[in-house]
Amino acid sequence: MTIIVTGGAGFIGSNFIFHMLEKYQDYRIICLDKLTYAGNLSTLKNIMNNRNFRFVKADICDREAVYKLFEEEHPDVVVNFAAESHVDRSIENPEVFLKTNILGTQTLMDACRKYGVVRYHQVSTDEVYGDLPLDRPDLFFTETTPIHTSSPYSASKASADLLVLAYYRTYGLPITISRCSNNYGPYHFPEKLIPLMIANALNDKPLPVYGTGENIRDWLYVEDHCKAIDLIIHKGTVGEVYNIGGHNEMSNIDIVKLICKELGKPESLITYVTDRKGHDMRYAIDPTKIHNELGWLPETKFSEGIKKTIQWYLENTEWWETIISGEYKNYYDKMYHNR
Ligand code: NAD
Ligand code: TDX
Repeated sequence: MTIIVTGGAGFIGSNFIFHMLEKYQDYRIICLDKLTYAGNLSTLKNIMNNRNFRFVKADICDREAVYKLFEEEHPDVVVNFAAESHVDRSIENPEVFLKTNILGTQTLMDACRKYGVVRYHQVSTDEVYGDLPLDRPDLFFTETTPIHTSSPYSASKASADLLVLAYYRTYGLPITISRCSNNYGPYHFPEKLIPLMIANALNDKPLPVYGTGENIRDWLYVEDHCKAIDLIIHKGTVGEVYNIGGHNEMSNIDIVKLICKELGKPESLITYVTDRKGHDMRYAIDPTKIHNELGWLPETKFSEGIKKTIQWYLENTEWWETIISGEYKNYYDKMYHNR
């Protein structure tokens, strides 16, 4: 089995590649990644010499490069993680989100049609469903919840999902889609809530909480997401959408307070800052379908996962310190200075 994993130098894609190389020692895994600010080759350093692994630097929008790779490798499966993934950046500059997240998806699917694959899997997000009100804890996103997006990021991901479903219906492309809740774990880029708060707390810097901090996210340990995608590409039904989430809702402020406690840092570091524009209130996934059809259940409890994650950031300071001292510093100053 040969699998092209796009966006494999990013957070979830890299964790997925590690999982697959470890579990299926006869599979060939090719990582196709543009190495944007979010892609980091040092993340893949331990597998660069693995004979079942190949890294190719290319843009998923570059048709020539994508077709060339398909001609060389004849993949059986494509798993598309490549995306612009940060909501705040999409509010500042939507264009690259539309290019990569929509047109990049189209290019990959065109290659799949031209060369033939047994599966194209689109890694999507719960954000395509919009948000839920805080005073209705009985409501959850199911696969039939209408698409109702808030940010340019979520609109681009929803557009891609619709295109993927259109390629299934129109051309019979064998697709599946997964929509996962917020992930956390090793190699999470420090612009996102959990790693940003860990890095700032360790540096005794202010912890910028947007708005009131009451917004709720449904957190899943990244390995559990990777295992769910592994199940879907092997056992999932073509043409279907699967929600992935572990019923682990937490408010942002509770997460930040927990990180302070785990690191022995004072809550006085917490600073409330101007809210995100169009900020979604609550995400909550109903994972009944993937549980009933594929037997998936999350394995890592949040209380254990957050400890493991914090420990990873403590043991891998070089990985994130290199990021926060480089180009990312300009982004941080722009987004948080005088906010
Ligand atoms: P990330 O930003 O950490 O990584 C994205 C990767 O894609 C990077 O390696 C980057 O270099 C690469 N990339 C970006 N544009 C590219 C292009 N044009 N061509 C080739 N490569 C390109 O993102 P992540 O958090 O790992 O998310 C991966 C996927 O999972 C995304 O599709 C995202 O929408 C989805 N998702 C993420 C979460 C989450 O909590 N992080 C939750 C649900 C779904
Ligand atoms: O500095 C911050 N302060 C803060 O209060 C940051 C970076 C975030 N927040 C809040 C905003 C959100 O309510 O924390 C929450 C989580 O924010 P992010 O980490 O930016 O994630 P989110 O916007 O929920 O989107 C994530 O989950 C769904 C991923 O980045 C997406 O790629 C995924 O699709």
